[in-house]
Amino acid sequence: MPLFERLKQRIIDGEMNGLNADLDEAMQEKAPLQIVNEDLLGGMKVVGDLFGSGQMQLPFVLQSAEVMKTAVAHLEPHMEKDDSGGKGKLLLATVKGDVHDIGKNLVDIIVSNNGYDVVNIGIKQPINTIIEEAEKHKVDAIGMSGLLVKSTVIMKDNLEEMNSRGIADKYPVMLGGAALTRTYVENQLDEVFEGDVRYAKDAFEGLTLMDRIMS
Ligand code: B1M
Repeated sequence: MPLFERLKQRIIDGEMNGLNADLDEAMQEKAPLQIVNEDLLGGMKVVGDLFGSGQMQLPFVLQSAEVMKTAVAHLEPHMEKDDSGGKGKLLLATVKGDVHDIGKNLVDIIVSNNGYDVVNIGIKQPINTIIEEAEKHKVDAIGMSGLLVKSTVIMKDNLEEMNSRGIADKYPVMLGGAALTRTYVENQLDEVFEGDVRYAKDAFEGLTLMDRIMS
């Protein structure tokens, strides 16, 4: 099987053996981020479709996710970076009840490789902790990720909680994750939130939004 097809298939099959060697060979031909976007994410999409249609069981999805994470960790040191920091600070969290973190961690990599400081507080984070950590680290913006449909409701609740605590104006909010749509964020959530809430469809749009927030 050709190299790039094999990489995608590794994600689908959850096959770790020989992964790093394939990635090293792939980096001779493509930039690391290109490999993530063009090959590895394609594999994750197939996994999502197979799982969604009942053709793949959860433990296998978990294996695929582990291969994805290992691959990204191997590629990350080879990515172009401006790690000077100091352009601004972003807090990142996956919202309460949600364990999905591959997308959030990609946002962390892209944003922190482009001159920002990122405080990544992990998964299943309630709004209390998100706000406490934002205050503690004096961040410039809050980013929330969530992939479950119920996470979109949690995000709305979180924005309402920020309104009621009077801190909506203090922290621009960036939202992302597969269950969200631009229309939901820009129409419905924007109506609810008394501050600035924006949607990022991927990690690169997350970086663009951070640039806008800090300009
Ligand atoms: Co789950 N899962 N999962 N899962 N999982 C989905 C989300 C699902 C759509 C699969 C499906 O049915 N087709 C479905 C949700 C359905 C729904 O809510 N209606 C689902 C389900 C049902 C579940 C469980 C409930 C299953 C169960 O237990 N029966 C369970 C949930 C547990 C929980 O959260 N409480 C569960 C568990 C898991 C695993 C643990 C096995 C694993 C996660 C491992 C991990 O993340 N560490 C997993 C996986 C891997 C997936 C799929 C297959 C892939 C997700 C992924 O990593 N994609 C997923 C299918 C899908 O999404 N279509 C699925 C790659 C990643 C790069 O994309 O995170 O969307 P994504 O990030 C993108 C953008 O969205 C954006 O940037 C990234 C690209 O650059 N982005 C942001 C994301 N966050 C951002 C934040 C930003 C900006 C951009 O700013 C702050």
